[in-house]
Amino acid sequence: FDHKKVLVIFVLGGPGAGKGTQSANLVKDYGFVHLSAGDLLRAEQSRPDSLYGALIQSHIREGTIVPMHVTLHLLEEAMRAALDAHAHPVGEAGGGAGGGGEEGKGWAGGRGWEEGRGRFLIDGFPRKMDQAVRFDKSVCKSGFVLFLSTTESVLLHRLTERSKTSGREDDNPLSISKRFRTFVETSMPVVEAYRRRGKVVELDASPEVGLVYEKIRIAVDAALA
Ligand code: UP5
Ligand code: MG
Repeated sequence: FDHKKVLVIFVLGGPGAGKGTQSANLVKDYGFVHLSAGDLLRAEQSRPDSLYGALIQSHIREGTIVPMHVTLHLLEEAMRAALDAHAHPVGEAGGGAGGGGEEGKGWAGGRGWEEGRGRFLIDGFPRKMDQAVRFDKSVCKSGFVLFLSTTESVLLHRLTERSKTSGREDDNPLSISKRFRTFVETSMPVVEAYRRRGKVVELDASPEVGLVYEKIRIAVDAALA
């Protein structure tokens, strides 16, 4: 994708930091197209004829990173579907942003498209250095990174609460501790690499949702200006 036509903002942060919650807020106010790498992987996992169902399931349960070609393919496909829907709006059909659920909706009507540029929020990706390098090289040069930071005890509390209703296979104590380890060992180096390039906007994700979002809005307005 031509980065003059496509702006990509990554939303990163530990498991339970609020990536999905705050991305949904941003979609409402800015009309970005939101793609959650985790949601795309879970959708692919439950597709009956998927070649990767078992592979994805085992990585998600173990809190490890699914091989990059699988995730990159899903993201590229979803981005292409969103751009196609914009280029060829067909009635109200839309929603073609692929697996991610509701968020792709409305794209064809012009949302997510600012001054001739498609604007994507990609949440939970890249979480390993090889993915970051490959995405920048062969998919699209990323714009900036919103990094939601908080403590492990805050994350644990949120995930434990969510586990009562989420039905997510990785919301259990063993998977949660594995996800934390992968985040620290494998995903933080990605954040640090972007930080060295001056691409990271870091926000404290510990306060309540509305307060965190106020700060995010200020940061996004500044970054887009
Ligand atoms: N909540 C949110 N914000 C709050 C706040 N400020 N105050 C109080 N509560 C708050 O939020 C989590 C919970 O906290 C919710 O109940 C929310 O209401 C509450 P959410 O917005 O869901 O946080 P999020 O950061 O999105 O948490 P999630 O669990 O989705 O993060 P993960 O990074 O663990 O999960 P993801 O879906 O991105 O990835 C899952 C797995 O997929 C990975 O472990 C990995 O195995 C695999 N994966 C890859 O292999 N490659 C990829 O590129 C991506 C994923
Ligand atoms: Mg999420």
